Amino acid sequence: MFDKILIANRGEIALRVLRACKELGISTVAVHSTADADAMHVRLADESVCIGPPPSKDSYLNIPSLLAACEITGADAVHPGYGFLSENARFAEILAEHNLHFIGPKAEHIRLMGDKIEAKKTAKKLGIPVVPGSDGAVGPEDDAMAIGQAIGFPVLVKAAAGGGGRGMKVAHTADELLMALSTASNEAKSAFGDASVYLEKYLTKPRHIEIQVLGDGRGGAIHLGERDCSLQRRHQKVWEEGPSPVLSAAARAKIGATCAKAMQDMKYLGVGTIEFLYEDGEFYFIEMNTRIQVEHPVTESITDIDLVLEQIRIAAGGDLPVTQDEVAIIGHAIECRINAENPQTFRPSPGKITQFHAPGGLGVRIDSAVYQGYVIPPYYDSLVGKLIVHGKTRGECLMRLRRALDEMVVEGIETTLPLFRALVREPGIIDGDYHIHWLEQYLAGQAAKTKTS
Ligand code: MV4
Repeated sequence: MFDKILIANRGEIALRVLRACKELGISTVAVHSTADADAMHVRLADESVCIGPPPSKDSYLNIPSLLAACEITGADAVHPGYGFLSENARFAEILAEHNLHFIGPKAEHIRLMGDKIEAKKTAKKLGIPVVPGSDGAVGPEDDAMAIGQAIGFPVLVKAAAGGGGRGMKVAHTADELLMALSTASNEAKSAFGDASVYLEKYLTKPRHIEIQVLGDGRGGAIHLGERDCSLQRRHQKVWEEGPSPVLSAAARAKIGATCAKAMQDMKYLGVGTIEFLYEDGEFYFIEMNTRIQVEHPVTESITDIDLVLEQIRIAAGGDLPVTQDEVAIIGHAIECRINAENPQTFRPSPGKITQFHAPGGLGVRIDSAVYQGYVIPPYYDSLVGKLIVHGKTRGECLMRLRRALDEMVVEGIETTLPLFRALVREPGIIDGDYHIHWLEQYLAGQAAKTKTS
């Protein structure tokens, strides 16, 4: 096992990793920018190192500074959390070149899944169902129109280097295709330095359902069920839940087994998420994430498996914690991402938290690194904390969530708490009857209401 882990992140995920390290008896090193000197993860770590000024590129993304911090403290492994360097294959390689362990997948798998065209080819080869589309990149020499006609309109143009919704263009009809191709390709070139684009059948009202996987890097792999992350705004997840309100145990077992088998075949190491669009009872692979995700507590709640702790154990050469037969989905969990933002305009609202009270009680979990008197700096993402509620059934979970939201207090800044208090009372949410465009349509409807009233 590792002796000392450097946590190359901030906020609630730095604290989350720190907690797992403490339970494993591993020493911890926090790193922080000058803006985060008063952060909770710095206070709770055994040691801390300031790695640079506030901008992420000079601190949390500064590889030489992080290597120096490892050297100074004698850390033998690095946990990247999510975001920042978590899916940077080069960073994983550089750590290895310095005899440091990267707590994450093999660099080759991070790189493979970072290229959305290669990821899709790999998924298809491994037997994972994919969205019908072009076989790889569509270049100037290809007859894009013929490919578009074969797929059938509407068609979506996606950037190979994209992901998370960046660099996508819909062509509703054939006459829009050439324009969509050139716009998407130009945008991809300037945003990612890679103009490669590919085509997919555009699914109009799918759900976003993702499968959590765990591999030992030696051909052992399991799945831990799904999370339904359909409630998003501008590609930022807002509400995640598991199990999905629309998936049967048989459908879960089928797609789960396909994903687990694929991870066995590629000898995947660590935690991963296979993202699908789900429409009319069919799954379509879109991307794979090779990191621990923000919404991992949903899966932890319904499987009783500590994903971050297992991630560390596995990176140190450990075995999978359970066999597939031992994985049980227990009850239902919902996570709300509470942001420091205006609940209507979503304008960031950094500043001092003057009052803070976390809800508690059975089945209520808060993952947050803020405290009363803490000043949310303006430089990073606006996540104040995650409220995760677990219940025996989805109905019990919703009742408990309503109660916990009413109990929670965050004053001094604007937060999205009022949005969640409204959502948890919406018929579409209560019935689980939503898709990837539901939230933006709901927000547009609310904005129209306040204008006319
Ligand atoms: C799609 C799609 C419809 N059809 N692909 C957006 C982010 C990226 N991960 C993939 N995305 C989409 N891919 C096809 N073939 C619709 C989206 C999409 C979306 C997906 C998941 C969650 C929210 C979304 C919001 C808008 C569009």
